[in-house]
Amino acid sequence: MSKSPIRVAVTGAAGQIGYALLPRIASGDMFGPDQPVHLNLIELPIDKAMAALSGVAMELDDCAFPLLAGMTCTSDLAEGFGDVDWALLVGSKPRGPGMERGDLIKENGPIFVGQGKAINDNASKDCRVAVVGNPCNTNCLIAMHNAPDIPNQNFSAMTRLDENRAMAQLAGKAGVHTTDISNMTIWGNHSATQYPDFENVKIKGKAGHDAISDRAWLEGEFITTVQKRGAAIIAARGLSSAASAASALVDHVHDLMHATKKGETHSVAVVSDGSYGISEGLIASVPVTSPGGGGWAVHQGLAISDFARAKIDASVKELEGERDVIRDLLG
Ligand code: NAX
Repeated sequence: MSKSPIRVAVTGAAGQIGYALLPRIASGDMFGPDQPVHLNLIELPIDKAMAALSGVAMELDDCAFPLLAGMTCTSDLAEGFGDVDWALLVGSKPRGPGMERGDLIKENGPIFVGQGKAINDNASKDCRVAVVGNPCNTNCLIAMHNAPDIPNQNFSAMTRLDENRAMAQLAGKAGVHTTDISNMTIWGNHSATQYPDFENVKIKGKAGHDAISDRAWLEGEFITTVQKRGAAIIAARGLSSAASAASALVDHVHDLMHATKKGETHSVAVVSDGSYGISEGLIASVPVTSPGGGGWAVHQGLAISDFARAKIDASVKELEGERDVIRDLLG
């Protein structure tokens, strides 16, 4: 007998990432080739957004995906998050001209108060929540605090795009394929302070700084290229990354739903328990393993050099600053 459908809510479903993401979910890439899905597609209650969403839904119909059990298009949060098993929070306002990061945080924060409360009141009590809309770590923190009946461990923010970007850079430099690289940890915030850890990454089984002898490149160009990749894509394409962001979200959820390969880790921003000296309660990116089913544990015991410590501390400090800006939204 076929499995019963997983219900998945996606906010910002008519946006760029939504457009690249939804076919990947409906084709089975996220939850597996035998897992039907019902999509709850959530957009802003404005005509233009809802019209665009209806077009996206028509296209999904026209793909005739065998695993797509049904779709609900709505701007009503209670309906959109009703009984969902996963909530993928993609929609948020983009940063406008001249807007500082602090302004963006204040602007987008209230969205995640409302969505957190709606998830709390309407979703499955074991609903998992993945936040992509920026600033994703702090938005995730806000949603988590506003959904007190859902376990904190069910919330995560996406740094998988940064992990994948870092692997692509290392593969190019080392002349290997990304499949030869594992355990690429992104530490801290999904922002320009994030630290891609080249000392604990494995390239063909060797530590990154042994496989790539150009230490100056690792400490300089590698880190800044990963940190600023989003801006480079905007400069080249005139639009922010969408296909790669959607693909990273597929990887993020897939690798929480399926057990991590022995000895490997992935980067996920989760609520800190104080591990690795990261202030408790922040949503910070760390190396995790998953037993499958959406759970995770922080991978312990990585060696942190003085160089890495300073980078991680700077990113954590930025997250603490973001938390200070939205403290009144934490309930
Ligand atoms: P778009 O502007 O193309 O789409 C966003 C969509 O969200 C729009 O259709 C809009 O109507 C909708 N929306 C806005 N507020 C909403 C709300 N309160 N409820 C429901 N829908 C709402 O942006 P897109 O390129 O899809 O990017 C979406 C978000 O992802 C942005 O915040 C962006 O900064 C963020 N990103 C995060 C990344 C990450 O790695 N964590 C990387 C890619 C991306 O930059």
